Amino acid sequence: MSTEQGIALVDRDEDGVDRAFREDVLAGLHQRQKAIPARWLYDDAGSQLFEDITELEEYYPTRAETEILEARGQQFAELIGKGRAVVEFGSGSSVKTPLLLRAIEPAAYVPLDISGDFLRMSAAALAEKFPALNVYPVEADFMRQVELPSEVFGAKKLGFFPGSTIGNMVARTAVDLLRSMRATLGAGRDEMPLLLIGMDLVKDRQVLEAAYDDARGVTGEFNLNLARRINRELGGNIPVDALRHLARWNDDFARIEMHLQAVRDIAFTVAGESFTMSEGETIHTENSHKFTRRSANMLLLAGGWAPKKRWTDEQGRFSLILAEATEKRDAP
Ligand code: AVJ
Repeated sequence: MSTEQGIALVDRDEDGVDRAFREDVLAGLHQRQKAIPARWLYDDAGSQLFEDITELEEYYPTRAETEILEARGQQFAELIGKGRAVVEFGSGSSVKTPLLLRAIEPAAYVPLDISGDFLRMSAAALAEKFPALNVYPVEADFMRQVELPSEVFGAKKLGFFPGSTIGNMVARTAVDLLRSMRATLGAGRDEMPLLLIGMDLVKDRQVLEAAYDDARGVTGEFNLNLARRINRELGGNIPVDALRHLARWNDDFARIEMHLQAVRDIAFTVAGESFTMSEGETIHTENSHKFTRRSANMLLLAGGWAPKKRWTDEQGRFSLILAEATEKRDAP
């Protein structure tokens, strides 16, 4: 097992501050509706808190998707076949990825992740579980086209994007990503790549809001950790005790929104810049879009992927879709 790229992708200033983080936070806090991109929720503490979330009673997506992966291995084997190169967008989970790999016996596994540390850890764990499997981790931002290792140039590809992470993006960004995936996996050759993607489904508002506002307050801690991270890494003095976690269903956009809401008027500084929030005002910190069968298909098609097969868990809460890259031009 070797790492394809050794360069750190995080650009830090002379004080060790992540420039992109500072830029996103300052720009986001200056907006009328304050908003910070959800990717910044995932520092070490945030990633650990998300792991805790996946074990909560109320948070069904991880269990529902795992149930599908456990139940459908036979069909994956038939539809996907052996000997593919599996390209996972994200570092891979210790539970979901082995279920897929065991079912389809790929020739190679290529995890792509922007965080080299997570990438190396999970790649090493997988290589240990599957000693015969070629693992080629690539440290890269998969929102753009990624050059795959030469060892998998000739192989048929399967993209794997579980977790309904696509749901974190607004439609425009999601379509950009789907098209990048298509380019990364090499559509346009005689062999069209496949994509296995998890997409969470629209359901009762109560169930959704509980999944993102659990009784133990773990999701609240996950959300508030962003304010703590800003204070820690950007020299901020946000009064975290004056913020509360808010998770609400936006029915027009079919998404759960997470916000940090001020419970009183506050003023604070971040990286030397001053901000105020009035009581009730929020910082929008995450979207988690939910799909119907049709809206999922529409999004995939817009991104250049034709849905071939769809599975849900027994309770119909979550979907896993197998899609094939479409030709550049589809006859009507
Ligand atoms: C990791 C993006 C799939 O949207 O359900 C969980 C993140 N946020 N609880 C999701 C999350 C709050 C999660 N994803």
